[in-house]
This record gives sequence, structure tokens and C-alpha cells, in this order.
Amino acid sequence: MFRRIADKLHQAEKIVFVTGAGISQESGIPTFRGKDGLWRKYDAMKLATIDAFYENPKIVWEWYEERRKNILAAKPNPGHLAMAELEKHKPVHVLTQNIDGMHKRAGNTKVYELHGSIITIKCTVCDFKDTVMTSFSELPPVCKCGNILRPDVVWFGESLPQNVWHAAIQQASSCDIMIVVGTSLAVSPANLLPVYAQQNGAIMVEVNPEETPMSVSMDLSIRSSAAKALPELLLYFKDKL
Ligand code: BJW
Ligand code: ZN
Repeated sequence: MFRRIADKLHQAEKIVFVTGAGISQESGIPTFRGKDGLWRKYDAMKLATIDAFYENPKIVWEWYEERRKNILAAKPNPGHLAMAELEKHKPVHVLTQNIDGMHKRAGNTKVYELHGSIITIKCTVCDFKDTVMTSFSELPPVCKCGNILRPDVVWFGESLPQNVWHAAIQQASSCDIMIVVGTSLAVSPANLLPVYAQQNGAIMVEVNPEETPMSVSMDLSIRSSAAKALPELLLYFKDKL
């Protein structure tokens, strides 16, 4: 199975990964819908919508500060690192729903952050945007213009950054092989990216311990964790170099 995909990776001119929270699970960053997922413990509508934020910015910010701390202390795992290593040999594009910045930290350079970044903050009113790695002394933090700052992430009901989204569609529509890793594909429009790849006749591979709505359309489903499956796949790939 791994040998067959490794062959396809060698032949491919463009490899696209679509990733979700599952790839960072083995870095100690919880998923949303899994058994220890964030949405099992917290109400998404009270934390991840603009209405919830305006209703109680302090509570929403406290949740983000806790997650920022965990993410900044976490390290890319062997799954992230295998993807970065593959980019040294082939054109690799990473379309990620994750806001944790792990793919860039692992070394991938063509990363499309569809849902923004938890390390970036932006003003709710003016154009101010910045990268902040330290914690805030007061919550919610306030912009120089006097309005409150928010995490630069995409909440439910908000549009994805349009330049990133259009670039992601373009990469998905022009790849030879798409590897979908650690996402439930429950959230639109990101869950349409595999459909674009399929329409282009791409070989479809999934790495996920659980089934997803696209499992039936996959050429291959690897029912394993990302940190186990991706380094193994890389080994087979490098064996043929
Ligand atoms: C492993 C593993 C291991 C575990 N190895 N694998 C009704 C009302 C309003 C909106 C909508 C509506 N119906 C539909 C919508 C649209 C909505 C949507 O899709 N909702 C659905 C939930 C129903 N989408 C949006 O609103 C988007 N915007 C949009 O559509 O704009 C147009 C529009 C506007 C207005 C109205 C309608 C449309 C925006 C979506 C933003 C999502 N934001 C979040 C939070 C980001 C910030 C933050 O992190 O705080 O993004 S939600 C959360 O889900 C996060 C994730 O990126 C996203 C996807 O989750 P993901 O990554 O798939 O994680 P999980 O947990 O679901 O899955 C993990 C998987 O990993 C599992 O399969 C495991 O098995 C696996 N796994 N361990 C490998 N070790
Ligand atoms: Zn401002």
C-alpha cells in the first residue's frame, strides 16, 4: 500500500495536502470533533462566532489565550516533519484548516492557512494586524484606535480570506495527488477542496484513523495516525530516490 503511493508521489508533478486538526493531535493540540475534541467540552457558538465575541470578548479571549499558550509550547510532530521533508524533493502545497502555524514551523514553505492564524491578531475596526507570541496583560487587548483586538482566525459565518481561498482552489484543481490528513471534512467550504482535486483526476489518499464523508471516494484510506503514517510513507518514497 505504502509502496504504491510512494510510486505515485515520485511520478507526481504537484502534491497537495489538505490538513485538519488531526495532524496536530500528536503535538498535544486537541481536535474539535474527536473524543477529546474541543467542541465536546465547549459550545462552538459561544466561542467561535463574531456575535459570541461581541457578547463576551473577555471569555472568548481567555479561551484563545489558553490555546495560544499550548500551541506556542507545542512542537511539530513526525507527521508535520515528514511533509516538510517531502517538500525538499517534490513540489508540495499545504492547504490547512489549522491555525496553529505548525506546518510553517516544520519547514513547509507553501502553506495556505484557510482559517487564519492564532498567532496573528487584528483590530475589529481599523486595518491593524500584528503577530504576537507573548500573552496579553489585559483581556480583551485594545488597539491604538481604541477598539478591541481579536484573534485573526475565521469564525463560523465568516468568509475565508479570499486570496488564500482562491489560491487553495487553484492548487487543489491542478494537483496529481491529494493527501487529506486529519480532518473530519465537516466544515465548508474547506471540505470542497478534495472535490476540486477529484474533478482534476487526482489520486486521492486519506490519512485518518476514522472514516470521513469522502472515504468512499478515496483511492486509498490509511486508517492510522498522521505521525505514524506520514513518516512511513516518506521512508518508502526515499527508498526509491
Ligand atoms: C486524526 C488524528 C491523528 C484525530 N492523525 N487524524 C449554518 C449556519 C451558519 C454557517 C453554516 C451553516 N451550515 C453550514 C455553514 C457553514 C459553516 C460550516 O461548515 N458549518 C458546519 C460545522 C455545519 N462554515 C463557515 O461558517 C465558514 N465560512 C463560510 O462558510 O462562509 C460563508 C458563509 C457565511 C455565512 C453563512 C453561511 C456561509 C467558516 C468556517 C470556520 C471554521 N472555524 C473553526 C474555528 C477556527 C478558529 C479556531 O481554531 O479557534 O475552524 S471551527 C473548527 O473546525 C476549526 C477547524 O479548522 C474546522 C475543521 O475541523 P477539522 O480540522 O476537520 O477538525 P475535526 O476535529 O473536525 O476533525 C479531526 C479529524 O482528525 C477527525 O476526523 C479525526 O478522526 C482525525 N484525527 N487524531 C490523523 N493523530
Ligand atoms: Zn484599530
